[in-house]
Amino acid sequence: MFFKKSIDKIKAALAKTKKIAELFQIGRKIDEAFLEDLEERLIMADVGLDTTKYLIDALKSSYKDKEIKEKDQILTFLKENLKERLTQKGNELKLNEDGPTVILVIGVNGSGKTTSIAKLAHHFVQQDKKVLLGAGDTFRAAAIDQLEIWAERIGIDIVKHKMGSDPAAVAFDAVQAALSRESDIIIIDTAGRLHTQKNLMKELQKIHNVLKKKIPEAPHEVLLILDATIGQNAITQAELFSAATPITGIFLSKLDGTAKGGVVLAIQNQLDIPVKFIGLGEKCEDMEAFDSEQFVDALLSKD
Ligand SMILES: Nc1nc2c(ncn2[C@@H]2O[C@H](COP(=O)(O)OP(=O)(O)O)[C@@H](O)[C@H]2O)c(=O)[nH]1
Ligand SMILES: [Mg+2]
Repeated sequence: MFFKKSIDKIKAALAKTKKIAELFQIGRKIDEAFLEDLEERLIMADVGLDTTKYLIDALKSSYKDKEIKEKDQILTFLKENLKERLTQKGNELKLNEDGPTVILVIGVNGSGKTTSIAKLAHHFVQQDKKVLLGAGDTFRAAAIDQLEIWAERIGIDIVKHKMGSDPAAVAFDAVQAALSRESDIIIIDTAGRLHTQKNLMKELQKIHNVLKKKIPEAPHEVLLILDATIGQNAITQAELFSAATPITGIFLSKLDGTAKGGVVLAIQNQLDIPVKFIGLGEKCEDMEAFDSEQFVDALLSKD
């Protein structure tokens, strides 16, 4: 459920897309030019070329067959279609019922990994879950410190090693600690080095392997953190990470800092990975579980 403050932030994130709804207000009739205009606005909103093409083609053929006569029908079609697409894969987090749930967090430096981990941790603590963090970004000392500060603030345990140590060893110790302390959720940070795809793949594979030694189904979730402000580049990033490891969900950070939030749709469509959470600020409370109904209503709202 979104709070009012979040709805306003999401609407701000969708400011550019407001122009979509404008089209439906100004008393224009439906014709080829209207559909072309709609197409342009969907692309401008970062909905993505493929999705836009699909929607416009479907609308054009309904228009030619005279199935669509009213603009409200178009709006309803867009809403239903986009909502369906956004919920196809399920936006819920997969939790392990018989022991700790392991969440592996990946993404490039600066995408918001550490902050998003803090947000997730805070969210679970609010639900009375026992959370443990693994400081798997061992590449930079600051990354370990930053995670530790969050853990202290939220009041949860953290497992860390020295800078430069093996991230897989951190992951192993974190799971071990979580099992003996009976934690509900383990969230593991990673370094976001993309300099060579081979290294990234090897590092992530090694983390997967050690996790599985302790909990065969782990990681239960692999969340890719994507910075919403980079627009369509987020797609390229997601493709690179997808090639290195299976991803179960996207955490779209910094949605408060962009007016082109339509990228949510492009991500879901082009990558077929569900958006599960959105980040709306720098504080650990600034997160919402992604609600596709609310998102699409905000995207196409007339006010
Ligand atoms: N406005 C805003 N800033 C964010 C959000 N998430 C992260 N940040 C900021 O982005 C910067 C990088 O975040 P960090 O968590 O350190 O990224 P990491 O390098 O991937 O771990 C920091 O200044 C964060 O405060 C968000 O949802 N909204
Ligand atoms: Mg970090």
